[in-house]
Amino acid sequence: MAEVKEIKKAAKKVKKADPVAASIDVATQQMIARAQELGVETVFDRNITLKPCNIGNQGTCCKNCSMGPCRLPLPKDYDEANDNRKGMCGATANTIAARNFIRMVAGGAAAHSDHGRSVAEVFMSAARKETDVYKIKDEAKLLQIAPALGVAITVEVDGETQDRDIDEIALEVAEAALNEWGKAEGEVLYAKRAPEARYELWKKQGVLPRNIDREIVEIMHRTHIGVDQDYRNLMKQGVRAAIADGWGGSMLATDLQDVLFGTPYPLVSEANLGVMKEDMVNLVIHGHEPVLSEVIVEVAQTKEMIDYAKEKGAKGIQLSGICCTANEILQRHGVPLCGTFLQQELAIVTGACDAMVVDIQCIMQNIAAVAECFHTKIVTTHPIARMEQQSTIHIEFDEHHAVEDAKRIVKLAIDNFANRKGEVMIPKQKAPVVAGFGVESVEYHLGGTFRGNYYTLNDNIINGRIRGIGGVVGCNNARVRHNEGHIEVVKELIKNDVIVLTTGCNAIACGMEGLLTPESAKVFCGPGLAEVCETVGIPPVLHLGSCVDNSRILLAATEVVKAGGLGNDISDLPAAGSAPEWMSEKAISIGQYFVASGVYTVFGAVFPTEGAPVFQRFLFEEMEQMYGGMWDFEKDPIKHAWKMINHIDSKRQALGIDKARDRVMMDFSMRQALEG
Ligand code: NFS
Repeated sequence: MAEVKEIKKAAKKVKKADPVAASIDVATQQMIARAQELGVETVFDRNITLKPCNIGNQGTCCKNCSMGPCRLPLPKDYDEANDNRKGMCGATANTIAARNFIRMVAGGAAAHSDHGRSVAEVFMSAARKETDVYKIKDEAKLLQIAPALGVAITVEVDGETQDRDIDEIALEVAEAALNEWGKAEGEVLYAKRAPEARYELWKKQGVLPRNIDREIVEIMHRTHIGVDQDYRNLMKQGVRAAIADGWGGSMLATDLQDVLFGTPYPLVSEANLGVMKEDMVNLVIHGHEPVLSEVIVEVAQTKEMIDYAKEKGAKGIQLSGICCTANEILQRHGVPLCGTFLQQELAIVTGACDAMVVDIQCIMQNIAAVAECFHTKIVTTHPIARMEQQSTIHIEFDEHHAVEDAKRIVKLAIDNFANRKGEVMIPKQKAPVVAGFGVESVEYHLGGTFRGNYYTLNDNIINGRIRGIGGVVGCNNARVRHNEGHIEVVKELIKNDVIVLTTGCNAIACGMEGLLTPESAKVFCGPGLAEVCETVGIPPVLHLGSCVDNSRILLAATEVVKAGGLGNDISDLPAAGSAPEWMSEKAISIGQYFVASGVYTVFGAVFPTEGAPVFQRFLFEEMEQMYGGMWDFEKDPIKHAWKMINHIDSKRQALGIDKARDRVMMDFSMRQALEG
């Protein structure tokens, strides 16, 4: 491998990415350099050659009809009182930016919720016993969610309360769940799982979702030319659809996945490209729905497949994951994380990826082009997500013949092991992780049976050892340095005693940096948080799963409210949300349901409404009066973290618990002074 320095020089000449400027992660830097050495183009190089459209970035380009696109950039001498910018139909910059923004919510909510629907359909097959592969694995979780879907778990017989038959409950839960996408009347049932004050606020604001699909469809209707032309009213629908995602589609996805595949409990694994093994068949699983990956994990561990791999000259089968599927199979099976969204091409550049199997979402089409430079087979599996490249193989996955499909995919990877060409180069970097936290396990680790389940966590927040809670989530974005925002924000938070709940690519980034281990508490945390983590034996950054599992953060926050002492609503909590490197529409939907749930939420990278300052002010200021949560934007990771910490401190002050923290800190400095 050529020296990184030489490659950097060469990169400058031919307009390629500088690997060190592109990522903070050494393994990623090495593989970007390796790709360049081999003449393989990646997203990092396209970041140099392909510039984003400035007007699109500002959110003020409208292409919702063929009289446009109407482009309304923010003028240099912008004067709010005399802003006469208009599209052909007269749509103002605010209308255009709001339309574009809520269309992003629609895209994100649709992606999460359609994923949830697929899971619900598989759940229905399992409940009807149409398949042997999928079964109800976690009955306790089923019994826990049934009442929230209006399904009784007991029955009165002759004046006696008896448990209902579990199969009957499963069937009714499946029906009730599927109904949530398209019922004719009523409201999304899980909205009632929010704290009562929040539910009442949504009712007052008129944003209780009716059913999941309807709210998404209505966004498309309202943003059609000549319909809704009031940014406040457009956002009302944006909020309603986002709630239908967070407290509907995503929450159902998480719950039904837990019932089918098991609720995660903490386990140990590893993260980064270094988990791939040269002498084994590397099958990389990429995408989002665990419906397929669960079966692949099971099949790949069978003696039949391992023997077959050995027959073909490999020592065994190494599974690993990319993107949110990685988080799903990590949290339930300990399958190691291969990398984040931005590392998908690089896993192939190792030359050791025998097959990459993908389902839906966050899959770059360029993996097919990269794979063509190596021996790697790209296997698409979902009817809604195929690739035009003839080099890709489509094996359509169906729950009714899941094992056969999984076997075909695993065998295909094994058969391809012998076809590796050229030198294999797997970076050494990998870090140990503890993952698989959830509402239940946080309760177990931090809770007590005394005075409410989340009492110990609340107690530690009230006494100031834990300053507050940060939910740090979301994508990577090649327009900013890979993982830098994620890691700096999280490190700054835990250094200042803010415990972090993480999902998605942020969780993978934290894993790669060693922040998901209990040992990291001593190294990176402020004294209060370090003490709690060391006493309880948990990492300061808790891995709560994939992006649909952001619903776990909503429910954990609700449990904190219920445990008492920290106000009546999520908006009272010393808590804040963040997506430092977001890029997908899903991230906007997530951000919007965090805000609608009362969380102050800061985004990094870019913000897609900068061309419409009045509308942006609505998001960044006025929304707080309506929902107790609001959006904010900060590129600089340290300032980004401090916006969150300052918000947390203001909530502590409002709760009257700011003094407690002063005392804890004084004790510590006094101790230090004594020791000194
Ligand atoms: Ni969520 Fe972004 Fe994709 Fe997962 Fe990663 S990019 S919004 S974090 S993998 S969904």
